[in-house]
Amino acid sequence: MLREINFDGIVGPTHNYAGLSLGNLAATRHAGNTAFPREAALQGIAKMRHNMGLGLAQGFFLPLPRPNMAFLDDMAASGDFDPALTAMAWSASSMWTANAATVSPAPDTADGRCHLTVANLVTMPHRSIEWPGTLRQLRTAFADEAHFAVHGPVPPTFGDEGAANHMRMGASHDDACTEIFIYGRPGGRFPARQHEQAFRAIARRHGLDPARCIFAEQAPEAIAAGAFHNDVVAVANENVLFCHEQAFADPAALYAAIRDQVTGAQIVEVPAAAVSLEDAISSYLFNAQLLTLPAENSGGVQALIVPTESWEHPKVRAFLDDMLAGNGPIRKVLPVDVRQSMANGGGPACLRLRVVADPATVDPRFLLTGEKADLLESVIAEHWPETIAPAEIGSDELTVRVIAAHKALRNATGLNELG
Ligand code: SUG
Repeated sequence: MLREINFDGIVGPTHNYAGLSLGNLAATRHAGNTAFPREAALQGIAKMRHNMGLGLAQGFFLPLPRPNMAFLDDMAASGDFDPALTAMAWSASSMWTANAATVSPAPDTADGRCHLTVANLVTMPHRSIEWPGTLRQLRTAFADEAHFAVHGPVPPTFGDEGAANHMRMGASHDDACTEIFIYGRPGGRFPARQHEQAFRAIARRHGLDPARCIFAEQAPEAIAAGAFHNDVVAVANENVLFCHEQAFADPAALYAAIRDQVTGAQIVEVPAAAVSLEDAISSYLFNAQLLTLPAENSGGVQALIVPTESWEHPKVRAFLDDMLAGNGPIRKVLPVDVRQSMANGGGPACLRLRVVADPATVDPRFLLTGEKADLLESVIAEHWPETIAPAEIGSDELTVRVIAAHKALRNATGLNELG
């Protein structure tokens, strides 16, 4: 049976605040702070447990091996210490698996297989070095070629940041759905990371029906205000789109196209008068997971998993309280604490990649159970550094420690081939 499986990225042992992402205001604001990798990874596991406890299917991806020595070698920088290049080689940014790939589930594609294209992430240097490791992992998790097709990246000129800019709407996950691709136009204050042509190539590769594809531009003012990905201002699930009034360049045209293609579409648009773009971005209200709860659990209603920062923000909370008191399609709001990731601009939705598939067709080593969550927690508690201060990045002592931590996790999960 096809189900939505959320694959969260386990936060790697090198998690730190180097401020590498221009236009990501949380990351630049926290640059230079001491990070807490162990706490960060445990917060991530707790979120996975929380969602699994709602009766949802949960998977995970391993952090990519870091430091990335091959990158430093390629830059001829393994001998001389270059702080900027070293920080790139140490970034734990693969934790944000919403940027791992764009996923078109089987009901949407011409050959009836689930297609995934690994994201090239070319705009940010520290992220552009993720895709080879991510591709390897995707090809391992989704190796069953009867059910999956895993594609390499689109050519690098065309920036692609994966599912963070992609939404899918329809009656239910296992129906043929409309896929919505949101791109940015360059030339603004901050980089537009998603190129329209990258998404058009992906739609063709995945064998999507052009009549069920929508391409729309993200509002330039949203990017300028710090929404470096669409999932900072919008999230969709089944027939519901939850978005900010200023998310899209031409919202009326987009909403009309959605209403035309998606029967029973419900658009919950949050007015700027209730929550300003700045408040939406600082609280990460839209970087929520919008999930359909299992029928046996909560009658199939939709729940919004928000970061605690949203729940504690007075204006956002007032909006959420009003929304819950009304009669809209989102019936529950559940806060989760992912503060360590949030400080680098990664909320609950950044931390997960949605794949609609039969869990029986996925390599079981990537699927979470209660016992495996216990195991992951014990490896993290034993091996993840408690803190990383900026001055420690690149030290010999820490290098030995984090390499051993990655190895312990691969061993524990039986994924040694990903080393
Ligand atoms: O690409 N932060 C990530 C956050 C990604 C969030 N993902 C989604 N919105 N889906 C980024 O900007 C900061 C790392 C640093 O500065 O060290 C960083 O890469």
